[in-house]
Amino acid sequence: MADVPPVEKIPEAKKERFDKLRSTFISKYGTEPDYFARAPGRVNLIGEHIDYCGYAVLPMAIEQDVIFATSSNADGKITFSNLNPVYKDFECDVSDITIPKDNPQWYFYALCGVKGMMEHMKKTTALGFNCVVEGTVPPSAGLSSSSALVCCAALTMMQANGWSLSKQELADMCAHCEHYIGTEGGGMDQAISFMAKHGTAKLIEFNPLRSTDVKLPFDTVFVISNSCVQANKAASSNFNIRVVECRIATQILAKSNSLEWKGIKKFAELQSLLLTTLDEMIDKVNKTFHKEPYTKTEICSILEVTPEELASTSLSENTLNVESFKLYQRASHVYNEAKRVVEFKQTCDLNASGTVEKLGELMTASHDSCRDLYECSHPDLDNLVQICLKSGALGSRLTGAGWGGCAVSMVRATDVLNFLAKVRDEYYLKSEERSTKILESLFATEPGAGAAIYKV
Ligand code: ADP
Ligand code: NG1
Ligand code: MG
Repeated sequence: MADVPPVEKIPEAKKERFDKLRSTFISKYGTEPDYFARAPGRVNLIGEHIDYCGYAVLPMAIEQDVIFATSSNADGKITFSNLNPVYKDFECDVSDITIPKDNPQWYFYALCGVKGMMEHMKKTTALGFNCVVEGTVPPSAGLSSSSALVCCAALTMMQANGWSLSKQELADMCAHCEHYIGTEGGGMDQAISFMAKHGTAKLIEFNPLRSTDVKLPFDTVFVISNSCVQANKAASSNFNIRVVECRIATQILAKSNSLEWKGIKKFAELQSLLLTTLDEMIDKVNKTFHKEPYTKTEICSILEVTPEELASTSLSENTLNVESFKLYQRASHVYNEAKRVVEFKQTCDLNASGTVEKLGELMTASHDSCRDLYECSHPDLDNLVQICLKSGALGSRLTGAGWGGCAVSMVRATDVLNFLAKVRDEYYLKSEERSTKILESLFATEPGAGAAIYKV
């Protein structure tokens, strides 16, 4: 039988939250909800900005999530309402969904999931749904609130129509349809949201999508700390510029190795075509690229294309006007980060002496690379990571896309209370604004469960 998202009873411990959603639903729509759908956010332990290059990543689901209280309707209307009044109501027809790429309103993320599901099922019409949404994943903080919303909407649409997709199909479909919002992400967030299992982190591999349990050292705790700098990924071109720099670097490496480069888009694809190791790829990067940024003119001359051809082989809508590309730095980050993921997984599996120190080193090296080579950190986040390391973390790094958002730190279980107190004093209490947000910004986390349907 296909591995579909489970249908469960509402856990006793969560009853109060579901009851509140249920009564908001009743006062809004005048009827009981038929069911609830839930999709979690995630924290990525290692493997940043490499999923869209085809390389494996190592996240775990978190407790924070998005929940939809829902009832289906036969008139094909989708009606979104949000418990948080910052997010305005929205209504549209299921057979008429338009998602602009330059206007990331909250309901467009949800519509990505609905549209993706309609396309996957090859439907032009279907049952609609009314829903009330509640999200507890801190938004724009690298914990994947966006994908929790997309995945929850897709799951809701599936349930409303009685369709049945496996977790893997749902994850692949949601990774594809979140692109409608404008960012060309990989599939990590959607994969872990559906495939997560309580108590274990996951190695997520792509093409084909698969997940393997990773047993984390029992005597450590992962702590999330939010820098309180928000980074809305779809509202800037930072993310897609990195995707495009990786694509162009892949194509230049492919051409210099005498391959038909135009169809090759990802570093991992190139590595398997060349039948080489990650170390050999790193060697090729060192020999092929200079460290100065490349101009578009230089890239066109290396690839022997016009700027118009480059736009269609390599660029995306919001990167057409970019003139400067850091190819050495981005390629070097990706191949070394892919190696760190392999080493992290092997170190966990081996569980020999020195495991926690080695894992910590890998995490901190990942942060340094994100900051210096991938340039996707933020001064406040760098400061926070340094404070975490000084406060006793074995390793600390930014998590998610970056440019703000959260750090994740690995801490010995026996040191956690001390660690939390020090980070609170050194980062949160040093600013009036941050000191009001400590509770939701600094917390220990453990591997949570994946998306599910809850019966009323
Ligand atoms: P991340 O995925 O790192 O949290 P993104 O920039 O990818 O950050 O997505 C953040 C966007 O997701 C927000 O700007 C908002 O539109 C949407 N979002 C997040 N949480 C909620 C929520 N609880 N309700 C509605 N929309 C949300
Ligand atoms: P966040 O921070 O959740 O927006 C993004 C991408 C991931 C991955 C990470 C960086 C989406 C939906 N998510 O995450 O695929 O590339 O950045 O490792 O685009
Ligand atoms: Mg996101």
